[in-house]
Amino acid sequence: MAAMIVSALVCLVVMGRLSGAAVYKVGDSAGWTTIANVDYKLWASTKTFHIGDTVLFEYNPQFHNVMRVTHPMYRSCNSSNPISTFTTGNDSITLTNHGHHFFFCGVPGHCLAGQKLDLNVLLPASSTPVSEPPTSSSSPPPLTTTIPAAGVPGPSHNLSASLPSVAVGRVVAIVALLVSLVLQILLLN
Ligand SMILES: [Cu+2]
Repeated sequence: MAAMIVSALVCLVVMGRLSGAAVYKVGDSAGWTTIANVDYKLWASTKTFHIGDTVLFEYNPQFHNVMRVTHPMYRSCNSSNPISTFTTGNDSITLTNHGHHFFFCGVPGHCLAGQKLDLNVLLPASSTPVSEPPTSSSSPPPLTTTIPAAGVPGPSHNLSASLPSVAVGRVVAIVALLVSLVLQILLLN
């Protein structure tokens, strides 16, 4: 019984982290543009991205778009074969994998002018080595909840691959268990 309650509490902590997923508007008030001379590299360096967080690209779709690309394409501003393209002007992209995510605007010249973004998404485990650059900027990194390390030293593809389905199923089961526990306690009183 005690073990059940402990695991329920652990899952609540995990859920708290999941529901606390952050939304980051790319470029803050300037949005996704070339005219404001936003340094998107600097913008990204002031944030700590986690799996489940969302980045929001806001822009005028007449003038810009968002392409998710590979690292070589990002480096060379090659828009010939993007992984995916977003064109609504209000694109939210949820970060579901750890590692680097590369984006740029596919309108000719815009990537070369600096409208490009490299996000590094960290693993949820607290054992992840965090290589944060010195944050001298105004916006502090978001609060993070410490999750008990799963015994995985360093980055692991297995963890992120198995996380969504397994974790969601487990959380649902634990929530059902917790609800029945609470009901029992209430009925006993
Ligand atoms: Cu553009």
